[in-house]
Amino acid sequence: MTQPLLSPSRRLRRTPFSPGVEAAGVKAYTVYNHMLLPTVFRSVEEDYRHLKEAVQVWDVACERQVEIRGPDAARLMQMLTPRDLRRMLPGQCYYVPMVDETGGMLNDPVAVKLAEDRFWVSIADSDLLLWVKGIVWGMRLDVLVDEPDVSPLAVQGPRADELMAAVFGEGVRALRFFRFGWFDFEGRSLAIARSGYSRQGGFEIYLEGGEMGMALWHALMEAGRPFDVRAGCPNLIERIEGGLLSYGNDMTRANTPHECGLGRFCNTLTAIGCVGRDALLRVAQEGPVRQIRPLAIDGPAVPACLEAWPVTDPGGRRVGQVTSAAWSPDHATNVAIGMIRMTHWEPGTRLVVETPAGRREAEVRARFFHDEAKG
Ligand code: THG
Repeated sequence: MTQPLLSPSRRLRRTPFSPGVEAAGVKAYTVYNHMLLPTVFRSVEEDYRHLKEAVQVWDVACERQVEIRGPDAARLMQMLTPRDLRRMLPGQCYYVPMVDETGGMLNDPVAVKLAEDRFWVSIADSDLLLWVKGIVWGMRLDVLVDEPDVSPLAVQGPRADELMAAVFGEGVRALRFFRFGWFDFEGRSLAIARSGYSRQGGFEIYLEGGEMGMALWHALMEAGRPFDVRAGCPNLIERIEGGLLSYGNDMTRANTPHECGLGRFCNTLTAIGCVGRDALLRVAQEGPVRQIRPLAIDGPAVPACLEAWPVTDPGGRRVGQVTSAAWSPDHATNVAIGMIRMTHWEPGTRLVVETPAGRREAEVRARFFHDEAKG
């Protein structure tokens, strides 16, 4: 089946790495933050297998940065998230839910603390810049907020350390999870973090300015030959197995962080000044009545989940929805992410999912699929 093409235009932004992505034979894109994001190179299953065995270079320039700098930067950051940032140091990254005044999720970015008065907020797919600018103007804060020309490039997979050491030196191996450091590349200093949207381990390189984009791409591809490097992208199957949430798919403004299972990233009692604090104090106390759960859907491979699939109990009563699903070759079942009512969210609960391929039985799992072995 041929897919309809996306009409390119100035609104649908290319990235500094787009020529490399195209030369590597990208088969499909999605649009993320008004920018191209590759979704398939060979096939989703081939890309998955390779991601778990080797190393891939991902054009994730669509993870745009909202830069916040100035005397009120720290105060503004704490207004934006219920996660307590008081102990965050320059050189650290934090996964931070961001909510509106009702406690509804606006984005789930990675915050990068460059200096006491300077942050990058590496956003998921929503126009967070507009919300931040509105707060700054309304509160008369002394900060500058903009979208700098910064393009993340991710290196993900079990052989990521070897590849990164070959290009940036042995020092990158010492980076701890969600820390970043500055590393030299052709006379420039690049922020490199141990982070990324997979469970296979790896790094994210924050490229400032686009000019060096293809030089960086080629350097990684060249040095990666012994490690079977390929162009890749966030992989649907792997991220569902890993329970990595996708804003706009698995959660929206209709959900609180607690419903998303992100309560562990909220310190609502101590996050003084955070927008939505009162609303979140209530939900934190009462607990959510529905929550994200891993599901296994019986039967053969389900089709792509393009809209929420209703989930019912065996008697046909609605108890939730599935928002992401894919066949997992490694687990020999369909893995899925659902939002399930508390009456039916216990592990082992049998449910029914209305997929476009018909009704399928499903089971609530205790944990996501990547760490099943850990007991
Ligand atoms: N990296 C960067 N920016 C991003 C993403 C990224 N922006 C868009 C999108 N991804 C934001 N969403 C996520 C979702 C999950 C994680 C990171 C960004 C993630 N979560 C781990 C977890 O949930 O276990 C680790 C969180 C932690 O322990 O602190 O990594 O991938 N730059």
